[in-house]
Amino acid sequence: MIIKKFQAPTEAEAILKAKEELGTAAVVMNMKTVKHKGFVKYFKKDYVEITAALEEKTYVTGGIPHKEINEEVKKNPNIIYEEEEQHATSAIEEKLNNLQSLLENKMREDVDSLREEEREERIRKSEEEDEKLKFMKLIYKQLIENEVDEKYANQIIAEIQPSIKKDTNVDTILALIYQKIILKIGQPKKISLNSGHQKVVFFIGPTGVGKTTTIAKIAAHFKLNKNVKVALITADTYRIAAVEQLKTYANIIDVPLQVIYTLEEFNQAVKDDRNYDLILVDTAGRSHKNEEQCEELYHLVEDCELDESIEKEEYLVLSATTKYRDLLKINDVFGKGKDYSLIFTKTDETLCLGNVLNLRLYSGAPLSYIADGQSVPDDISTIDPQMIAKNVMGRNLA
Ligand SMILES: Nc1nc2c(ncn2[C@@H]2O[C@H](COP(=O)(O)OP(=O)(O)OP(=O)(O)O)[C@@H](O)[C@H]2O)c(=O)[nH]1
Ligand SMILES: [Mg+2]
Repeated sequence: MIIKKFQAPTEAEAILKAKEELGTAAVVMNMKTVKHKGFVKYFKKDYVEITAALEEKTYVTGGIPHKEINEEVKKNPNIIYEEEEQHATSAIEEKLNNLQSLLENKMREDVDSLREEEREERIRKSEEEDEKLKFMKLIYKQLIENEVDEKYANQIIAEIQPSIKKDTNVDTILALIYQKIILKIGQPKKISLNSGHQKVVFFIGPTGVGKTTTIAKIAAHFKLNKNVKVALITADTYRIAAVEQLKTYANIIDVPLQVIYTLEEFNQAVKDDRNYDLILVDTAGRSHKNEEQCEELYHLVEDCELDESIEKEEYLVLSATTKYRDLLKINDVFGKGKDYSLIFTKTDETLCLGNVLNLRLYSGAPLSYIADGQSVPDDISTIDPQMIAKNVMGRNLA
């Protein structure tokens, strides 16, 4: 018995093939439509497969036409049976199977290479993340090195973090931090005059920070650059030299100076200066460690009696060279419950200005002026937030 499979696009063609090879005596035992599976189905159409059988004797002697085969099948339906799949491996199927496995391998390679790309992408991204992180750490380190309080350095970094997206580069991070610091520094507070209103400005702070020098600088600026009518009052009578020092400046700048010893004298001095637009008041520097030091002029700013129309302003003068912990204490003692602004002196004597930012954030008081030298009247300017931001973010070379 010869059993053979024939495949063709149609049933008729398959039978014809069987007839051609096995002769008309062959019997169709099974017929099925084969649907391609896997990738092959995209390239190959379905086909018809018949299983034909022939008695060997008949095979040798030739066969009957395919029409007769069909007749035979109709007559003997029982001879049609499902043949085992393993016998069904024709050359074309083998080729297709090979092609399928080839395609599947190729696909697997593609997937593998995709994964490879994905892996690389992930590595690249994590490297970028790493780079960003490293960069943020570097800036954080710079802030710390420039004496920004850890608390505020952390705050700044934490606050910009939500703005950092996948495609944010290091330049943008730098800009974000820079802007954040500038925002935190805020608008500088300047002494400004409202027409029709006299202004009395008090300068308070510890000894030796540069209160008197700063007053001389500001007086000169308003008198000489702004043509403002400026008068000086000093309550700092502890040292003869202190009065002499301010007298010298007053003479040079050509502004009146009154020296007062009591609260009453102060109130009177202001009245006497009624024709002056800006009255700058020098106070005695006192130690922030000695809170008990209770003098009549200790609470001069609060206790003085000024006319309603007079505007009052207070500036706490701090030296940029003072240790951070002392600055906090000074701020607490001098600034307690007050509405004041901060002046930093001696910025020329320190490389890093972290404390300027720290005190701004600690006190909530606005920053106003920066004094960067002993020279009167030149070494003073309104605080420049960009300069402070650059300073605390940058590497300061000695
Ligand atoms: N390098 C530097 N020195 C300054 C600056 N401002 C003031 N000084 C110096 O600091 C010293 C003290 O300055 P003063 O103006 O007398 O300080 P003060 O706060 O009035 O001192 P007391 O009246 O004693 O409380 C002086 O030698 C000033 O020349 C500054 O911005 N930079
Ligand atoms: Mg002084």
